[in-house]
Amino acid sequence: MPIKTLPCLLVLASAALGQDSLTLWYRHPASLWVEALPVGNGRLGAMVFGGVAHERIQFNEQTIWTGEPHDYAHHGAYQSLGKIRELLFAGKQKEAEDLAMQEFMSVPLHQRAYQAFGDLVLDFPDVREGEVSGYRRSLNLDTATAAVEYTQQGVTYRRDVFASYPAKVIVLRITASKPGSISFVTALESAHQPSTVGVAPSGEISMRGQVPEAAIRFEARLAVNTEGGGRRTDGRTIRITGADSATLILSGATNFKNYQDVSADPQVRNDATQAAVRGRSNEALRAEHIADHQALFRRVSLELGHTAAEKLPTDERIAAFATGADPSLVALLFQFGRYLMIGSSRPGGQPANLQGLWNDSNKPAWDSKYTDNINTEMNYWPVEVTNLSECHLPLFDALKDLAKAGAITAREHYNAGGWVLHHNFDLWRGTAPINASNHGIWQTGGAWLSTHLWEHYLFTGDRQFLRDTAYPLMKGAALFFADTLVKDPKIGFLITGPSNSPEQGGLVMGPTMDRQIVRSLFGETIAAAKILGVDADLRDRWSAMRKQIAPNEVGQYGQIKEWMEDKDDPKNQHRHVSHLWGVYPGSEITPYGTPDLFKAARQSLIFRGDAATGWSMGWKINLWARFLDGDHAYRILQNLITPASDKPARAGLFANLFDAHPPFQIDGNSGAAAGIAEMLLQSDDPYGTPVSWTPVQSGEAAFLNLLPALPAAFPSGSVRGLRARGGLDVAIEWKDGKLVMATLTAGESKPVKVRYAGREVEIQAKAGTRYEVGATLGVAAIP
Ligand code: FUC
Repeated sequence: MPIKTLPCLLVLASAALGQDSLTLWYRHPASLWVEALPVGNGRLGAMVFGGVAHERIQFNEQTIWTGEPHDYAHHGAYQSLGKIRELLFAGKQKEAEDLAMQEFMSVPLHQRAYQAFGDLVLDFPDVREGEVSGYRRSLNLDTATAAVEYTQQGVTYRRDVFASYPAKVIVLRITASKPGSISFVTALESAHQPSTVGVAPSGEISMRGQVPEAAIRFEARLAVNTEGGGRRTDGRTIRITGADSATLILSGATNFKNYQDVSADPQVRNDATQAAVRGRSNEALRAEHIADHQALFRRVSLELGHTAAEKLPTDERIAAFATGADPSLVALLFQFGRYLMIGSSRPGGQPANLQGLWNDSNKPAWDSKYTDNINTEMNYWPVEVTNLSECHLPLFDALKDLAKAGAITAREHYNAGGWVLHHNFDLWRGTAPINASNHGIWQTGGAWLSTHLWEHYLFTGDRQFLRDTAYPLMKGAALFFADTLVKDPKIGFLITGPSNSPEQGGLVMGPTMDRQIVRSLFGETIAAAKILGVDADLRDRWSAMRKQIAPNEVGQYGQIKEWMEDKDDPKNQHRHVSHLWGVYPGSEITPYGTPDLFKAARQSLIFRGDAATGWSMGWKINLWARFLDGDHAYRILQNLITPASDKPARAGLFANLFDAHPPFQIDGNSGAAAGIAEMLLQSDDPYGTPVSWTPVQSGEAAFLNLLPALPAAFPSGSVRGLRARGGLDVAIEWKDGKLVMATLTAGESKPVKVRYAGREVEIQAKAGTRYEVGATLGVAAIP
């Protein structure tokens, strides 16, 4: 995959910002889970509490779930499909929902839940909480290391924790300023009972068990290496006395191979992981980890200006944000979103679930699974634009599974070809409608996720990916709708159904969001087939159907109609803004291509209001950016950057910057990161319409809108390393609210239209050439 490496200039600029602007820090240990600091290697995650006398490191492994390999399809459900549609067309929603509840839902009705793994605990017998000074707990996003420091009786102690992707382990290093001062007892505690904990012949602690009444078996393994001092074990714990330093290495594995196969041996996996790190120094592991992390993280730097507020601990900065300027907290939140993605979605692993991979509960909210009517997609909104393209790959691996499982659901529920995914999936790749017919029957989860495949192609230009991975999946998603779209008897247009506008209004035919998504899916699949020179007959068929899909319409309040009927309530402030999909993440409602729809969409967003839950604010930031209103986008950011309590808060940020949606959902963090990028750079086609399919949307040309939604709150700043559709790297510098210079590095040879402050210039870009664009759109090419 041709991910472009950036000029080292950008890396230096990032480093020059200094580590403090990329550090979260606190004056006290975490007392709540949502105050602890996350580290993750895309498979294992840990939350570091930073207690002085007692340290708790709560950890997860992505494949520890309840349940077992299972086909969730309701076999023969398609026999009720015609009747359900008939009832809906006849206005009998309740009867349709009742019938669907009986005949059309997933078996069983609910999917399975992501689980906690366990705790690595350490007790420091010589430390007394009240007698330490200089306590500092921190998370450095640039080195992806959580640290705790304090001084007691003249000795300064330090703990560093990182999760290494290359070494597949979590490393805890303990040091002290005076030799022989480190004493502690360490143990592993399981989140599942019964579990067996013992010290293996290798001297490592092994914790083995099984998720109760489920197929997943697991083992966590802890190696404790020390310099100096003594070691004792009681068969369950390891006690270290008087050491100079200690390095604890935690690995974790399960029997999960894939969604249909749980035949792996966790112990064999841990043997291999621990053998590979045995004898390696902490310095070597740390250097390898930092190099791996920074190869991704340092691709982007964002500078929004500095104020005195920056000197405060992070929790105090969140509390003070409403009353004073602290633009670098916005930059920190942006980079934290990227950090969480790197920590929870790396090639070879599972995609980031509702909580990324951080979860301390065996009954997590919404099972901490994958909700696809906004959340899973939002998780991945920042990855292309903020130069973390590889982090998208676990999602695409999951789509390969979902296309297989979803083909059974397509056949059994709709008597259709292709594949379908409804509003959730889990480790076992459930694709059938779950929970309740009024919101679980929503047909466009697979279609929406398939648009991510096309986006990945637009950003990377990777044709091999388009041919081997993207197109077969997109084609399957399109085939499903080619088989299932039905004619609305009143107006004759094609619509989806039964479905819903997430998660309100109940079961309906043809919600606006579905129509926007399917139109995009068809457009993108046709474009992909054209590039690959395949499936000419299907292209014609999809193209003809695409034109017949019921259009977006402006309703009685000047809004975009959310449903086929004009029944929107202007007082409805529901968190989902599904009918605005065509503005963002879609691009069929645009300022210059469809000015009337654009105005109506803006009106719909005004009706929905500015207050919302975590992820909903993430969506609104992106939408206000697409509405070219930076100050309004910033107002939503202000709503977001407020302290969330540990009460059932649904908005704001916890002390650790987790976006609250009890306990937290990573989508809000991702949505904010994507939204901040969208305020500075847009690369969708502002001339797009629902009917035409423009060269920009087809990937034949590129479009850059520089500083399209710059708020007054960021008068001067710079961003480097953003990516744009068309394979471009973009750096932008601005001062006093005006562009100073944009630097574009073209990854492909194609026309690039650049827009700034109402003017446009077209560059015939050549791959490998750098272009400098000034405020009056003068262009200098630097080969
Ligand atoms: C959707 C949202 C909820 C929550 C859940 C996980 O159902 O409507 O707010 O985020 O996903």
